[in-house]
Parts: sequence; structure tokens; C-alpha cells
Amino acid sequence: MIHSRYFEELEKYEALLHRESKKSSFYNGIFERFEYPVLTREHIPPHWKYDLNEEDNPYFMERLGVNAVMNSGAIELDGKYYLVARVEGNDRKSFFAVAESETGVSGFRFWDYPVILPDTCPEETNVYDMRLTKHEDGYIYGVFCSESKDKNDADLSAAVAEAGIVRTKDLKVWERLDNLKTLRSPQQRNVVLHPEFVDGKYAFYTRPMDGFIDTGSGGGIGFGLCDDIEHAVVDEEVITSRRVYHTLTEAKNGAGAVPVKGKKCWIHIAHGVRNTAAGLRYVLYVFGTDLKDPSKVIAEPSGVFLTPLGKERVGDVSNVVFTNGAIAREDGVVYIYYASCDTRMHVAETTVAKLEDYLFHTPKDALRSSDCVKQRCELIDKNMKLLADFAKVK
Ligand code: M1P
Repeated sequence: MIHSRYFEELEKYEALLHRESKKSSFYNGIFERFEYPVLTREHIPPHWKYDLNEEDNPYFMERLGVNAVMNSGAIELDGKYYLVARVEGNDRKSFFAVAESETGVSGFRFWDYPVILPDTCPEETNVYDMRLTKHEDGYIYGVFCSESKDKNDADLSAAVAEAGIVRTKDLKVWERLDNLKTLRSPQQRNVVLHPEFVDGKYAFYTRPMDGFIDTGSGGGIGFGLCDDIEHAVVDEEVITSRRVYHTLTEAKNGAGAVPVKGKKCWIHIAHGVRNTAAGLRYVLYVFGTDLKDPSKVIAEPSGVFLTPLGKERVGDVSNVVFTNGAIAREDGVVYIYYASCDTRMHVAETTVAKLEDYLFHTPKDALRSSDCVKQRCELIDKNMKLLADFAKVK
């Protein structure tokens, strides 16, 4: 017999999934935020957490709780919006699950079962942060972090991060390929597959790292080509978006969403990290690369694009926003899916035209306070003149 409490929990869950989310009052002219997160742990179907049988679960306890729903890959297929979310169980292990929505901004509903990833690496302990690439070869690729214990280090938290690769046509059946090998970097996280061939090869954005947390000598977001996606090997990684002293990328950075093809450039939405007395602070930033040579940065606006605001600042890993998925619709609207504090998922809405305007008309980082003040005074001068002319006409 089904426990009566199940029906109460189901009602709450259905109400949440039917809740509409309006645009919030936040304004910066660049993107809009929404009232409610798109995915939280409350969006997990009750039958994933509870044993519904009253005899086996008389207190209707969660048997397999879920702690967080975060860093999600995103894709549009046949007019529907899909997130492949990182779901973190109470046991701290993450797995992937597909959530589907008609609108892209609310009503995301998880499919009945999580993704069954082919289990090909016995040493793999945790998987997370899948980027979904609709590649011109006809497949949808999922590139994710595959984490294992570092057996050469006695420290219990020493781990090795590699890029796992799967592919699918329907988000249901997943074929596992070899993990990416980067010959010059011992560890990889935040790896993204470019959607088009470059010089007839598959192209990866990488993040060369010396250790599991520290990028060490890794100078920023890397880019490398590979011939064979089934046994992917990247020999040389050139650095695209660099880490720079006293900027938002000082401690590290990493590729985020699969780049969006604009009219003037490839639009990259990435994360940058700096160290503070309150710990690492993760923010989003945007840069543009050449349409013919996606490794060449041609637009680099200064500063942060999206930061954790208000309630977004509170969660398991505070002061973090992170993206690994965006959807560019045919009409030019772009949905940027981002997680706050490794806890829940949100969406921001903008357009390709706005992103390109932002990329090419936001001043570059002047890198020194004195030059940044000059930049700002130029803007103020321009506006003062305009306001004075306006006052005269009035
Ligand atoms: O906790 C913030 C993020 O930390 C990692 O990002 P990075 O590799 O750049 O440090 C990732 O593990 C990510 O999952 C997490 O959101």
C-alpha cells in the first residue's frame, strides 16, 4: 500500500512544477533575471527519494535524499528545452539527470530515471558538470568531469580530474568514449567540445591544471585539436582567455557553456575565480573569439558579467555562480543557465545581439586603478555634455 504522505508530497511537487516565473526587477540592460530558480532539490520527483510502500517505510522517510541540483548542460531539441543536471545525492556523489521544459524558464520536470552512464572506469568515483555539444557531425556529445582518487597521494582528498566523453542522439542512450588525454596537462576540468570542426578536426576547450584544485602553471582556458573523438588525444593546448593579475580570473578560470555562434564572433560565457578572505569567489565573464579561428580572442570586455546576488549568495559553497550550459534560440534569444553556490539552478535571458554589443562596446580592462578612473571620466564627460545639451533645449 502506498503511504498517504506520498500524495501530500506529490501535491507540493506538482505545485512547484506548475509555478510560473516572471522576470525580476533586476536591470543592467545586458540580461534579465527571473524570480525563481529553474531547478532545485525540491524538483526531484518524490519517487527518487522515498520508498512509497507504507509497510517498508512507515515514517515516510527519505531513503535516498538529494542535496543539490546544480551545474547543468543545456540543449534545445525539437522546440523543447533540456537540462542535463548535476544531481548530488546526500551521499555527496553526483549523477546526471535530464529535466525537460516547454518554455526554458520554468516547469522543468525530471524524466522518470536518471541518466545511466556506461560504467567503464572502475576507479571513477564521481562524475559532474556535463557540457552538451550539438556537433556538426550529427551527435550530441556530453563532456564531463570524471574524478578518481589519486592513488599516488596519501592525502585522502587528493584526486585526479579527467574529461569523460559520452555521445547520444536522444539523451536516452549514451555511448561512452575514451576519456580525453591531454599530453601536456596532468589534470583536466571544465572541458568543452566546440560545435564545429576546426581545420577538419574536433576542437576542445581545456583547462590545463597541475593539481586537482590549483591550476598551478595553467595560464587560462586552453584550446586544442584532436583527430579521433572516440580516442581523443590533445597534444598541444594554446591559451585563449588568460588568467591576469588583479582581475576576476586571477586565481583560475574555466570554459563554461558551449560557445554560441554570433554574427561577429563565437560568444564564450566562462567563469573566473579570485581568492578573498571569504574564500574563492566564482563569477561569470564573457569573451569573444574569431569565427574562423575560435582560439583567437577578439573581444574582451572588462569585469564581471554575472555575479551571485541576494539569495544566490547562500548555499553549500557560498559566493559562487557557475555555468556549463546556454541555449541560443533561432530567434536570437539566449538562455544562460547558471548555478548559484553549488546548490540550485537559475536562468538569465539575453540575446545574441545584446551579447555582441556588450562584447564589442564594453571597454577593455585598463588593468590599473588610475587608467580605470580615466575610462570612467571619459564616460562621465560624454554624458555631462549630452545632459547639458538636453538642458539647453528644454
Ligand atoms: O565550487 C565551485 C566550482 O568548483 C569547480 O570549478 P573549478 O574547476 O573552476 O574550480 C567545479 O568543481 C565546479 O563543479 C564547482 O561548481
